Amino acid sequence: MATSGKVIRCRAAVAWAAGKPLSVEEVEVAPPKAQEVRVKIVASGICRTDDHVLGGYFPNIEFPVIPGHEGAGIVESVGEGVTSVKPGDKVIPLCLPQCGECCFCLNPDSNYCIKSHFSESQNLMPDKTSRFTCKGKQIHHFLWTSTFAEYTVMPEYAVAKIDAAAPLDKVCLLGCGFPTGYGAAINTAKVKPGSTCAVFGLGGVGLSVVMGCKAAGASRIIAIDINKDKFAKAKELGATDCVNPKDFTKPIHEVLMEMTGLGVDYSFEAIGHKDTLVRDLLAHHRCLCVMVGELASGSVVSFDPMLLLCGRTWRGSVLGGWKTRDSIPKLVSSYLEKKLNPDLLITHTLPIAEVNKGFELLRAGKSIRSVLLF
Ligand code: COD
Ligand code: ZN
Ligand code: ZN
Repeated sequence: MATSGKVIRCRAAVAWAAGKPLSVEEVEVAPPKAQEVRVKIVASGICRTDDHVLGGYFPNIEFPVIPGHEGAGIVESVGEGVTSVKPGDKVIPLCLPQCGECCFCLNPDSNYCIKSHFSESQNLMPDKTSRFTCKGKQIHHFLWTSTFAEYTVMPEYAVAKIDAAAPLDKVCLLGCGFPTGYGAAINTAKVKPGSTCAVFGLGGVGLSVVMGCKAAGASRIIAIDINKDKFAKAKELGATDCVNPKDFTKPIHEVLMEMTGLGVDYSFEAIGHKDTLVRDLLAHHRCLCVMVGELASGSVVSFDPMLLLCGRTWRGSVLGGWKTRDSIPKLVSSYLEKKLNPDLLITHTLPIAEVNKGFELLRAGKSIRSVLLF
């Protein structure tokens, strides 16, 4: 490629400081170093986690930074030693990498990777330098994905090659929201046919949990949100009941108990609030509770441990339990075979210039997923 080995000037949405809107700027993107890949991003969804970055939720994320972690694109060039992808390949950047070598990657029962942002900062590349500059300043990476940039650089182990037929403006959702929710039901909870499920939070992630529960054969799926405008989509995707906690004076776990008699079999927290996390656990007599939402750093949750003694299980699920490099390409193939339909989550498509409008729609509860196009 003509650009290989050269600095590329392109557009990117830069967050200069917490609490400020994004600014679409011309940035410089350095060529990939050894074991790195430079990708032309074609489309990127907006996830709530990106909004949490803008809000300064994560003290370890340094500004200025280019957010975005739900993208899809085409490899522009590769650094020395890269063997798994080549220029022209369609790829999905992985916000949870799969290095293939750490103790977690080698454990068939775990999809966590020691290179994830939970244990290694992804605000700079692994060599602790950045590939982005703007107006003479170094700009930070986010989760090594930074998909709000037209070109981004990632470690090879954070890139999954996908089918050349995949429509990038749709399969970008397979970078975060859809697999996170769908996998929480299918992989982490292993929802059984005929069971009853409760899903707290009906954003892109929670609605994907609903789809996972339905695909697993749940006979009752209770969808819970304080925004009733989310209910029509939840029903379309498989929810059998929709509950707005604001419609009740009693706690939501009592409402669920009355609705179900013995409580639900599985519950999922896809809001990211510690109060709903506890309520979620309290809600049910006989259930497996799955924590999907990431709480603000430093959050502390307290609950009566007797709840666990009686047989409840409380599990966490990151990126839906998928070993990402192995599984995301397979999910793309299932999408092409029409076995999955994350398209139903896309409510808006916007040019990158309107990135702030995408966040306003999310904050106003008017969108599920906005997809940004370069
Ligand atoms: N009770 C019920 N519903 C509520 C409440 C409440 N108290 N508060 C908010 N909600 C609803 C909102 O109305 C909204 O519909 C929904 O909860 C949340 O949806 P979104 O659209 O804001 O967010 P999502 O679906 O994009 O993502 C939310 C997560 C919390 C799941 C996400 O931010 C996250 O933490 N992801 C998992 C962690 C992870 O792997 N992170 C890395 C990449 S995301
Ligand atoms: Zn996300
Ligand atoms: Zn690993």
